[in-house]
Amino acid sequence: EKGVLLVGEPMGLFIANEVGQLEDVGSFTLTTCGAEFNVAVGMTRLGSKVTYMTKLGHDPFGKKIVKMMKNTGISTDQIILSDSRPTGFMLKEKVASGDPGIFYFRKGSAAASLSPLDIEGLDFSKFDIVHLTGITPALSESCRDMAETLNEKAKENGCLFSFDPNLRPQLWPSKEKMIETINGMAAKSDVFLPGINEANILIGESEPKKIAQRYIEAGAKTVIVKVGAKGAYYADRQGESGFVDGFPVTEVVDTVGAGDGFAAGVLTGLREGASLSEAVRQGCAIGAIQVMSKGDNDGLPYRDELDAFMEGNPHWRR
Ligand code: KDG
Repeated sequence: EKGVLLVGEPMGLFIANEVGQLEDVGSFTLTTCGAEFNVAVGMTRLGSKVTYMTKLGHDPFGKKIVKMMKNTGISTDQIILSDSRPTGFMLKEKVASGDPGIFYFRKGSAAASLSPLDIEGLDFSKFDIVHLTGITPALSESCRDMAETLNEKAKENGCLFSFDPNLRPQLWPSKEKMIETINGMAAKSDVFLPGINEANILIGESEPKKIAQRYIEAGAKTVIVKVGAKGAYYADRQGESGFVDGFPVTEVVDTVGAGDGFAAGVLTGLREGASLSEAVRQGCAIGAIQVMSKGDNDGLPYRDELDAFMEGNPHWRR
């Protein structure tokens, strides 16, 4: 059985327990985060065999991440421990509504030193899906090179390459570099997963159909455009397309991580042979579940929970 490969930067995450400016908050809950890491957790909970590759520091955050991976069932075989660099972490606000503010402590982190050399020895024949987000190539020049090599190796070995732009302008040297790099990788992806606001920044387009068309013309095979709570539009090179409605949400607690939940749902569906529309529907369901939870990955559903949620069962949570 083949598995899924993810490469990225997992971090420690301090979530504010009170609404307010981060400097005024007196109490935080420590958990873990990281875009590809969230996808790894989501896919493992749904039954996929997942390998997560990264570099971590010898510190409590790194140890916590490894423990979380082991408890979840994510393979830690490809974790490299750095002697000199720390694990990154971030702070996240609690908000009454809207997107929470965040603050990063990740410059010079162990993961930011990832380079093409680190993935050279990986046996890509063991994977059927490789997923990456635009956060990883933003971390450093060597991470940018690594991301491009990862894309090439995935394609050479017949893996499905999935790419989520996950725009974080604050991590990029310039807006131009961000747009150029992300559009370049999008054109070389099998599944590209932009949000509607991201596409507006990347190509100045905010109509889902046109966004998908533009990226397919550029070379992407399948494009799935996330339209927030409304749902998602999908289109592929063969001409299949459609819109999937979002799932009703009882209370939006925290929007961060919704896109990662979405990716986990879509990719799990595709691995299991679901149709594109079924896979997107599963993505929409997990996106909805994610916004009802304050953590970036703690609330990701297990299979029975997801099935019950998608059937409309109000007691879907275990
Ligand atoms: O997609 C969610 C991520 O943004 C979050 O978990 C933290 O990786 C993260 C980042 O860099 O913002």
